[in-house]
Amino acid sequence: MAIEQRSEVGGRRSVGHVIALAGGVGGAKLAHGLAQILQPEQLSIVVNTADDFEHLGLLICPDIDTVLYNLAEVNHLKQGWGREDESFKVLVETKRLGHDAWFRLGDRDIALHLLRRHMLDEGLSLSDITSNLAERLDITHPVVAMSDQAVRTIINTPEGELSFQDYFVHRRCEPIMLGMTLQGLAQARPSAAFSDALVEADLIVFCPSNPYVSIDPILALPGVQKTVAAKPALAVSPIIGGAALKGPAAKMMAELGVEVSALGVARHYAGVLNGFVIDGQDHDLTAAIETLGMHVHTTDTIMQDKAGRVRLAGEVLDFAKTLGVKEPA
Ligand code: FO1
Repeated sequence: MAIEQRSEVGGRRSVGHVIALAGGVGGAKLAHGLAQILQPEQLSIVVNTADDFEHLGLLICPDIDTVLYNLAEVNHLKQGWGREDESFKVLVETKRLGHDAWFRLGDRDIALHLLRRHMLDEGLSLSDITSNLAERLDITHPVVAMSDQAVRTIINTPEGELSFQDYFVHRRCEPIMLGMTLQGLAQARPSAAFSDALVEADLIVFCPSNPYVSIDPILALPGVQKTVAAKPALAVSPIIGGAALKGPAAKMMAELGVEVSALGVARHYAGVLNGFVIDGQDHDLTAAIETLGMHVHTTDTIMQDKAGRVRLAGEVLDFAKTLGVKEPA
């Protein structure tokens, strides 16, 4: 399916239907940038839900909420996750009442979790709830939960298995990562909205998210990786100059024995992608990445502010148009 020039949007030619796969802070930033250029009917943001967990009777969906808050521009700019203008009165009170609150939930954030809990109790699916919450936050672009079934990342460490938030927040990613498993995957399938978007997608963009705990859970859902591999697909490297801007991706790669570089990330996606965007600092890796069958685009991949997010998103879309279109599936 050719990538057509459908319309002039903001002076930049847009591409057909784009799916952005996102998780974590880096993912939300690029998704926000893409949403400034593409119309709602041209972009679906599919979000990892394997970081989700039950906490104090609430279902916490960190990656979904980070995308929602960034698209609604109410996110805590410095932290990346959580809300701006936040207070923690409930958190302080739960601590005073004797609950070890290692997971910091702000008061305004709790309001969203209470609504999600209420809608879950009403029997709505996670993807319907996510669409509903997006609408309440005046977000027009589709924010899609990857699955309506519970998939949970379990990190295997020398101390045994840790749930993702226990590893990531409680233990601050200190335990050695020996591997990971996706609990619930056998019973999970892509959400209906994800499946529909996949059928009509002209381009899939892997946002600069953690390959293991943000992108892999999405690709692991039945049929997803095969469909993505048959379409024009590119990733923006989450590793720049051998380090991650945020989060444990570099530490995980080192502990898994993978070269901690943009090339290491490209190898992880070999056979799935035909495009790879790297930072100028990693320009010397271009030839090695091209041997993996990927076209390479080098640019400044650090998104310092909203303008930086839009700039990178625009470059990603321009680069996408140079990608050879694979034979129709
Ligand atoms: N990350 C932390 O490092 N500490 C926290 O206390 C914390 C609370 C939190 C609450 C809601 C939410 O949506 C995200 C939160 N995060 C926190 C970030 C979260 O653990 C990560 O963003 C993802 O799970 C990894 O992408």
